[in-house]
Amino acid sequence: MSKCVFCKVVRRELSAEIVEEDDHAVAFRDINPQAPVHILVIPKKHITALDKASEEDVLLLGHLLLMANRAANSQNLTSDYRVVINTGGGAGQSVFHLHLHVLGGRAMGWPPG
Ligand code: DGP
Repeated sequence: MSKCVFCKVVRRELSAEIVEEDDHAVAFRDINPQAPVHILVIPKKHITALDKASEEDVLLLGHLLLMANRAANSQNLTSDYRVVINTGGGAGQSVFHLHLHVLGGRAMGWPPG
């Protein structure tokens, strides 16, 4: 996906502050943080959104959750963090490459806005 900004992060065509990476996923700091810790976890495979993932992605989806936990741990958050996946423009998704927001370092309200 030549124009996708997160694919560009994967290909190192766009700089990002990467905190975790392996063969399948990358975690990097959000450019517009909404909390003291705000990391995005993305698959290297271009999937536009969670509602476009399929059974073939089941291992990858689990992998992303475990990387989210490792990324939180790397920021000294062993608990008290939130993982959010905005799915669709109506839910606040603005970049159409599946990503998990990992937010922490402040009190979290519920329900989210
Ligand atoms: P969402 O609204 O759920 O699609 O979240 C997209 C997030 O991506 C948003 O919090 C800002 C972040 N973002 C957008 N472009 C870039 C970028 O080029 N670099 C980084 N690090 N984050 C980005």
